[in-house]
Amino acid sequence: MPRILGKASSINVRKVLWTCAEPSIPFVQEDWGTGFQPTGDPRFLALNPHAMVPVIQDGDFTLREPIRPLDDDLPSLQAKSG
Ligand SMILES: N[C@@H](CCC(=O)N[C@@H](CS)C(=O)NCC(=O)O)C(=O)O
Repeated sequence: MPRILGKASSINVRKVLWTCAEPSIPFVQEDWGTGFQPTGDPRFLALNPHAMVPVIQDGDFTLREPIRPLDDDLPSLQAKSG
């Protein structure tokens, strides 16, 4: 199941949450970012060296700071959740 890493108070994270929730793509959300788990944590930096949320991670698929390319990658996320 896809993991969405980022605090729901972030507008950029909310865009990803909405994009997955609207077509009923199942996901788990983890609070990362200022005020929550720090994005300077080595586990987070391994996924996004820019230390920014959101990050989408699913198996060996990682999409960092996805706001711009999200539309292009949504079909593959939907297929994996199929
Ligand atoms: N261009 C990025 C924008 C990402 C961004 O600006 N994220 C902010 C939150 S809205 C962030 O990570 N701030 C640092 C933090 O919250 O620790 C994208 O495409 O997602």
